[in-house]
Amino acid sequence: MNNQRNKVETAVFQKAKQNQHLCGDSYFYTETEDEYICALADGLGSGEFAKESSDIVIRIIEKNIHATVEQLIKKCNGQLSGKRGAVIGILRIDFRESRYTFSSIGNVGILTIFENGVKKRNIPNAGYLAGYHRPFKVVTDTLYPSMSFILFSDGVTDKDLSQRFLLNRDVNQVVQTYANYTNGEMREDDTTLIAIKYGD
Ligand SMILES: [Mn+2]
Repeated sequence: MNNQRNKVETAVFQKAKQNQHLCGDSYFYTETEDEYICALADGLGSGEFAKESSDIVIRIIEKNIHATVEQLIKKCNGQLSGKRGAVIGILRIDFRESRYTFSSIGNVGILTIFENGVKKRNIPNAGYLAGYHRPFKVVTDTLYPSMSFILFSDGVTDKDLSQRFLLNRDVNQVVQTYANYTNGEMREDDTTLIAIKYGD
């Protein structure tokens, strides 16, 4: 899945864990004139209830794309009271301010990739969303031309993240190479890898 006419290009790899037909990971991304937002949620547990929680979170983000990352996380948390719960990562790019902002709660990771190929892995906030208030950190930084980002769920391993092909600026190639590389492997967890490219 991708959209080439925008400022940001996105490609997604997703696979359900071993013998499951339902993937508990959900994602959403969109771009407006002023901003880009991408969210990845991983529902706790597996199957139907995991899917329910990750879907709730993603629907909230779809309906509130202009809200800040902090507001979105608070809103999502509030709606998960009494549900299984979910972990989440949200990346938002503000084109006018040339800033990007992200936060992740639990095991959804974000890699920032700079033009010179330097990768920076964000340390997520501990815990998960299940209706309880907990403080969390939101990171905001300067958006440089030709930055890339990788958003990933915990089916993606540390070994996967060390692969050189993640630095490729062609997001479709990143996803295709990842698909070939993991082909035939049975993963213990649902796997979602979202490759995001800003600029040319
Ligand atoms: Mn998972």
